[in-house]
Amino acid sequence: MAASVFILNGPNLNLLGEREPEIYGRETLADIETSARDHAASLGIEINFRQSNHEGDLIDAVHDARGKAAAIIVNAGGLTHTSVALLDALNSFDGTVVEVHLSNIHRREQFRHHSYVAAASVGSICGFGSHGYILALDAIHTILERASA
Ligand code: CA2
Repeated sequence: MAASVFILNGPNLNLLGEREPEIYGRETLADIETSARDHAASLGIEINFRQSNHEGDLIDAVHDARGKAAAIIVNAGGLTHTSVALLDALNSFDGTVVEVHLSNIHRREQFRHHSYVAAASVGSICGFGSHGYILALDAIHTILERASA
């Protein structure tokens, strides 16, 4: 059976491609989903790709992943830097969590340097634009392969 990976996207990421292309690139979230879906299929991974502007919806999505998904890739947007509740939810998930950001949050404002999500993640990928989602899928694929060897 194909491994299932949830890819969760937080507030305002639905606006990708519309503004601030110098920071976030020109691709839309739908473009990112298509690339992630294609790459996941090549790795034998099934993805559940979601975006919400609401903290509670993201927490519900993490709960939904419990018992269903082997891993979660999460770009929590601005909630990355504020949400203890999302961290608590991610800590309730038994599988692998990988944090992704399009931009390099460490080269930006000080308030973006701290990530609550990082505390629940095996690793964080930032600064590679949409390719970060592909890198996260590759990392998860390697982790799952090693775990089943
Ligand atoms: O770099 C990332 O992926 C971020 O998670 C994006 C968040 C930001 O708050 C994080 O610090 C880093 C913001 C997403 C907002 O995306 C927009 C895209 C186009 C226009 C306006 C906002």
